[in-house]
Amino acid sequence: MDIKLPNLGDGIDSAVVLSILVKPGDTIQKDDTVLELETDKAVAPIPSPVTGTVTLIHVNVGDTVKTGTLVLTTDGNAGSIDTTQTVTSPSSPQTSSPQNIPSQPNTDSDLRTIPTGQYRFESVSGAEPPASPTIRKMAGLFGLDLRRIHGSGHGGRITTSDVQAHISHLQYLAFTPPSSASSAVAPFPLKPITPLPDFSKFGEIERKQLSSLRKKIGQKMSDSWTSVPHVTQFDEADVTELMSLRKQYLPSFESRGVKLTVTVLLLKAIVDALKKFPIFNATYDEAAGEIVYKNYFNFGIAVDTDNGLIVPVIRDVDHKTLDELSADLSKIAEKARNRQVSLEDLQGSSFTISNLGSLGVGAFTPIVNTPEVAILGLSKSITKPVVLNGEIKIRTILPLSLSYDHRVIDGADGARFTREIINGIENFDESYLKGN
Ligand code: CAO
Repeated sequence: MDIKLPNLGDGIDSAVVLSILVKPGDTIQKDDTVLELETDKAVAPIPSPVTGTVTLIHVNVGDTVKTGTLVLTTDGNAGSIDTTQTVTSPSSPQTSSPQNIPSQPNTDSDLRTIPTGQYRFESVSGAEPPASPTIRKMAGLFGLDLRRIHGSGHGGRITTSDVQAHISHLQYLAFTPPSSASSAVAPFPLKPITPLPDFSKFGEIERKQLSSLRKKIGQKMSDSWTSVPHVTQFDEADVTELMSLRKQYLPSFESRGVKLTVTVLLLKAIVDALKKFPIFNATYDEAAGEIVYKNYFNFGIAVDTDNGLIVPVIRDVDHKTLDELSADLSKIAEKARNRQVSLEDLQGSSFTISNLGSLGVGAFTPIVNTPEVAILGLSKSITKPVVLNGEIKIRTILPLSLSYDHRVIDGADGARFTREIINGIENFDESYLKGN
């Protein structure tokens, strides 16, 4: 029976096939993951709507698929895949289809010494290297041969950073005198893979496949870390008064069944600061040479789950009451932990918060959740003696760490924005607690 993709979710026109976890002849149960699709923010495992045996696979890794695309044929009952149901990692990747896996260049030596010109993608099927339509368009525009670009993504997929590295290398070769260019050593690692030693020589080892989500997180972090010049600024907010306010209002919130955590309260102080510093709620469109300011305030919230970090989104933080924000935060955190986040839940954030305080963290440097330009880290608030107006007082202090894209945000802006957040926390607007 033919299995097609129905609606991929609001605002999602297409997705790319990241991996195919079954092959013809495989017996599958209803809800077994058969495909993994990738959108710009998430990897979605796609469950089978039927039990049966796979007879045909109609898509390849790297294909762009849309609503209605025929993906599989089985001998089970006809069905339509529900892509809006869940988005997290499957427990572990299974038999991944070998299509489009590029042969790797010589990895015996450090790739830093391999000039770009020597790399060539080869595929048994003769297929193009896997790359998104945007990358293909970019390659067409600049006359780049994608087969000459080493893809660092899953299955050799070519990422924006790969194209950037390739262009930088070509520029280096073009503007370096022939004598030094002839040594053709890349100015930075094109793919910093150093062959690993044989650890089993030193003791027992165990190897485990990374889950798709873990790979996706790794790729996302690596892309952000290598493409965004990060600066992290540390500061502290005195949350003593805020904690007293919380204590004072807690009974009324609890009587309504509302969980009033620090994070919920901070959302309000942060959104107020963001309104005054719109650059922190923006995206840098490097290709257009523009900054995209957003007049909506959707917060990505880093949630720790058994499967890894997931960043679902709370929408319209500026328009919501503390009751609504608390309900939203509990809902998305629970959905993330129960593997029930939809693709839509992961899209559209304009600023991200990562609170590691409840896990006892003292300080950390969060990585910007691109294409955003800033992220706020919250560490554990501690009650300790501090000097206030020449006197030692016992205060509760919350450490903050703001990381931002230094291409578009200067240190002074970072300092002013952090001060504004601290001001909002230390002089918390009590009307929010009264439901206004
Ligand atoms: N300092 C001290 N206590 C804190 C705190 C902080 N910064 N943040 C939260 N707490 C407290 C809460 O107030 C709550 O206390 P009570 O039990 O007295 O009410 C307790 O810790 C547990 O909070 P919580 O985690 O249940 O709820 P939350 O709303 O504060 O946070 C969420 C929700 C989703 C942010 C959190 O559960 C979570 O997943 N944090 C981890 C984020 C993460 O993984 N970041 C990784 C980033 S980089 O890899």
